Order: sequence, then structure tokens, then C-alpha cells
Amino acid sequence: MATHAHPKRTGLWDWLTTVDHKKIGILYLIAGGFFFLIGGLEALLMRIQLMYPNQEIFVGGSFNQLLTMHGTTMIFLAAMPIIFALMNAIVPLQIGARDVAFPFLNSLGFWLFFLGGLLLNLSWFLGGAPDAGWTAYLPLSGKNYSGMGVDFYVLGLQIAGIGTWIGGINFLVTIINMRAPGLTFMRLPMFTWSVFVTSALILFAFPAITVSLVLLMFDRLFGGAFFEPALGGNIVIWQHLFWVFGHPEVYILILPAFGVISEVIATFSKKRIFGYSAMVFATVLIGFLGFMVWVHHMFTVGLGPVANSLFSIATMLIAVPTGIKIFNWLFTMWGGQIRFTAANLWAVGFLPTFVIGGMTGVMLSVPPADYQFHDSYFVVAHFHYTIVGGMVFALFAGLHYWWPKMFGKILNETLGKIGFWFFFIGFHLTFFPQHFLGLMGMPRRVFTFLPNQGLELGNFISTIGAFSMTIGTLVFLYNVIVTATRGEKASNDPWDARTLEWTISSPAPEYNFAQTPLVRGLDAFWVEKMAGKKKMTPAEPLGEIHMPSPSILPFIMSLGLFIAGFGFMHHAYLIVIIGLGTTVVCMFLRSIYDDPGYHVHPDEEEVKA
Ligand code: HEM
Ligand SMILES: [Cu+2]
Repeated sequence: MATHAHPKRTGLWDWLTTVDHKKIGILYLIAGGFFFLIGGLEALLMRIQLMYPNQEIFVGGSFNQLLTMHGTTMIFLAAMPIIFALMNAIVPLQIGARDVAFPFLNSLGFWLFFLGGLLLNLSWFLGGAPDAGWTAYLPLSGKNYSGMGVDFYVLGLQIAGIGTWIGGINFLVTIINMRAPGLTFMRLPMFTWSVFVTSALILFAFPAITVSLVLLMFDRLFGGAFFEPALGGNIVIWQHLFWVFGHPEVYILILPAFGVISEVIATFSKKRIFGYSAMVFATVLIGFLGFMVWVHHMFTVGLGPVANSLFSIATMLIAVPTGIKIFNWLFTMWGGQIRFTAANLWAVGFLPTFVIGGMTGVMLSVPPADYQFHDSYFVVAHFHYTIVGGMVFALFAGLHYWWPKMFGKILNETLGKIGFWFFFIGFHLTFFPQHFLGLMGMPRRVFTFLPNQGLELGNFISTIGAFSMTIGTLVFLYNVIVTATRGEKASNDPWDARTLEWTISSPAPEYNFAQTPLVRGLDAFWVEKMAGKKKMTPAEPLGEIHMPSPSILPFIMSLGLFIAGFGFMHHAYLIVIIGLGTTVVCMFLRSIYDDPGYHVHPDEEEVKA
């Protein structure tokens, strides 16, 4: 086969054109980390406003903007992309693949997400941020009650959402088709399993938000009346559509987190995961049930006792597979040689915290009780225990664990532990009191409260906790900088771990595996270690490796939609045509231009090592 020149690209151009899953993973991490800091700042500002009763720092509309942008940013622009960062960085390595199935689409997915997120955040400077809550309930998000902000919400999320959807499909195909020989489904590492199920959820859940956003866009920009009761529309439809997406979305977030916890706990207990097949079954079951429970967000709408009872039971059912997982993690640790590294501290800290979030979830799943809890700070406490205490803790665990594989350096352990304790203690200080604030009647989404109603102490502690979480985050950032400048260089397998990604150098070479490995059991690397071997048996002879070419088209395609977004908002149809036109031309170019890719020779040193 003809060998093509190896395109060497450097600097910004390299990052804009890369289709390498490892680099795209880093791009997701940087972008998601950036949005995490912005979302965190918005949270801190809200907590400062709520530190004492009757304060007037961010009131009314400005508080609503902070609130909406905090939730929207954290869910769509921070949590999702950081999960995508780990998915990209690790899944192809865990399955012994050279890249994802569609590297070009992978890059397109990233740029759509990033430019969509940027569009949404530009609202701060171009007419005001959205202010109808991250759930954008009608009629608040209709054009009678909200300004341009919600246009940014509709268009920004639409563009970012397409990116996520493309990413989900890519990972489904990758995991189905690109597994190394011998790596059957029931030998997949738990992280890869969870990404597989999450990708399936993305595939089926995101169309629901796409449809909701299209309808809302028509109502807001083109005089539609889907949600306009006076003209025969129905606002409850929005809530159904939003939560048909929204509940699976929370499982899209938590399942990869479960996957990270399984990997970290097994590695640092030096045991294989307890009850592997039960873990797989529980993951699939949670994914499936996740689609059956959306009405638990709507118990107080008045859908009637039959609907409420059925959805209540379905919701409670989810606690069963989740409980299976919790016990299996505990049994994995039981009798293991536990090492409390920073990664493992985050994972072990996850367990009790997430259990509390799950327990309040079951409390909320009882409709008569939910009539009391709904729209109070109790719900705020519940979902932060699951999303922060669950997912964010797991993300930190995963980042500490896989940092060497992503960047070739080990994060400083001492700083990692200091950061953990600030964040962990800060987290519980922030959100534990909120359960009681909610039970005492403090509604969510309010910008102040009155003195002498018993709400002062809880709110004060909560704000102190938020500062402590901020310190924890800053310590992590400092750790990243210290590690980058003078961190310890990582060996292939710094943690004595179990799965394929640890068989190759840190960071992985651009082609990942010089030779595709042969997998002979669950925990592929550990199986070889137990057989007294230091590396995998190759499944193919050494040879030239085919690589996909980099391309700037995904970036330009996304830029086109970004520009069209502004056009739609201002009814400037020339701009819409220019934007969409750019995207279509790029699609056309991509279709007619035959890209043969290029070939590389595996590094000799790498092969001998
Ligand atoms: C056994 C597990 C769980 C149960 C039974 C459960 C139940 C519930 C119920 C009934 C509500 C609605 C409360 C209300 O608005 O009055 C709710 C809200 C919520 N839950 Fe959960 N939940 C569980 C796990 C999770 C997980 C794992 C996550 C995220 C990773 C999560 C995220 C959320 C969010 C974001 C909301 C609030 C959405 C909003 O109104 O803004 N929950 N949960
Ligand atoms: Cu839900």
C-alpha cells in the first residue's frame, strides 16, 4: 500500500485540526475545566448573596441569570465534556484500539460542543444571560417573560447537543467494532462498559432535548405556539420532553462515574472487581430504568395518582441495581490491600456521599412526601449529593488515576490529598445543611431569605463550605501546574493496575499499540502479570500502521453553525445563510475529497520495551 507523507503539525494548528482521540480528550478536559471554573464562580457568587439574610448583592434578574447559567454550564458544559475527556483519553486504550471508529466525527463533536458552549456564554456580554433556570420551564422561558438570554440557551445547547450526540454514536460504534481480539463484551473493563451504556443513553435521550429546543426556538423566533395555551399550545409538554431527556441525562452523567469508581477501587484494593457480571447487569438495568422514571420530576404537576404511583415505583426500583453496585464496591475493598492514594481517597469519599444522595432520592420518589420537598432546598441538596458528591468526586478520582496516562506525569500525591480534604469537607458543609433548610421551608431558586426564620445558620455554613470547595479546586489547579513543570515522570504502569491502557507508555504513542494485543481474560493486563509476563502477547505481526489525516473541516463546520446561531437570534438571515452555507460546503468537501490517511512505523524503542 502506498505510504503517504506524515503530516507534521505543531502549535495551535495541530490542536485545531487533530483527530487523535488522546488530544481530543485533552481538548475536552481544558474546555470542560474552563467551564467548570466559570460555573463554580457563578455558584460562589450566589452563595455570597445567600450568606446573610436580606443581602442585596445579586438580586432579582441578576441572581436568576447566575442560577440558570450555573446549572446549565455545570451539566452541559462542564460535567459532560469532562466525562468525554476521560472517555476519549481512555476507552480506545482500554479496548486495545488505535483510535475511535470515526476520528473526524470525534473532532466535529468536540468543536460543536465547544462553540455551542461559547455561544451560550457570550450571552453575558451580548444582551444578558438566560434566566429561566437550567430546566427552562414555560412560560418563564417564553418570549413574554424572558429576554434574549433564552435564545442563547436554545441555540447554544442545540449546537452543543449535536456534538454530544455525535460523540455518543462514535463511542457506541467504537466499543462494538474496535475491541482487540479476545476482548469479548464480558471481558470489557467496567469503565468501558459504563461508557457503552452511557453512549446508548445519549443516543436515545438527546433527540428529546433536540426536539424540545426546536419547538421552543419556533415559539420564540418564528411565532410558533407549541407552548402557548391561549393559542392551543401546552406548557406541560415542555416538562415531559425536557425530563424524557433530563432524567436519562443524570444517568448519562453518573454511569461513567460508576465506571471510574470500579476501576479505581479494584486497582487500589489489588483485587478484581467483586461481582463483575452483576456490575454489568446493574449498569445496563440502571440505563434501561433511567428512561422509565422522568415523571418523578413532575409529581406536583397533577398528572393523577395512577401516573404518580407507577413512576414512583419505577423510581424506587433504580435503588436496587444501585445498591448492588455499592455493595460490590465494598466487597471489592473487603480483604484487599488498600492503598489510599489521592485517586482512591476520591473514590472512597464517593461511597458514603453518593449513598446519602441515593437515599434522599428514594425519599423524593414518594409522591405525597415530594409535595413537601419539591422545589425546596431539599431537592438542591439531593441532586448536589448525587452530581457533585457522585460524579464530580469520581471525575477527580479518574483524573488523578489516569493523569499519568494522559500527560505522562503523576499528579503530586500530597497536593492531591490536601485538595481532596478541602473539597470533601467543603462539599458536606455546603450541602448537608441544605437538606434542613429545605425541610424548614426554604424554596429553591430564591435570591434571599428573611432573618429570624431559623435559616441563617444553615445558609452561613453553606457559604463557608463553598469557599472550602473553591480552595480544594484551586489546590487541584496548582497541582496541575506544579506537575506540569516539575512532576515525576510516569512509568507505563505506575499504579500496578489491571487493564490494557497500562501496558503502553505514558503518555501513549500516537498509534497507541505498536501491535494489537491479544486479550485472554477479564483484567487483560493482570492476567498476563499473573502468568509471569511483563507485556501482552501481540495478536498481529509488527508492521506499518494506518493513521487518519488531521483536518480543519470539523472546526470550520462548527464555526458555521456558531455564526448561523447569531443570525437566527437577530433574524439576520444573510448571516444564517453564510453560516449554514459554510457548514454545508465543508460537508460537501468532506464527501468528495478522498482522504487516504497516512502510515507510520512504530517506534523501535517502544516495541522492545
Ligand atoms: C436512587 C436514585 C435516585 C432517585 C430515587 C432519585 C429521585 C429523584 C426525584 C424524585 C427527584 C425530583 C424531586 C423534585 O423535584 O421534587 C429528583 C431530582 C433530581 N435528581 Fe435524583 N434521584 C436519584 C438519583 C439521582 C442521580 C444519580 C442524579 C445525578 C447524577 C440525580 C439528579 C437529580 C437532579 C439533577 C434532580 C433535580 C432536577 C431539577 O429539578 O433541577 N438523581 N431525583
Ligand atoms: Cu430524575
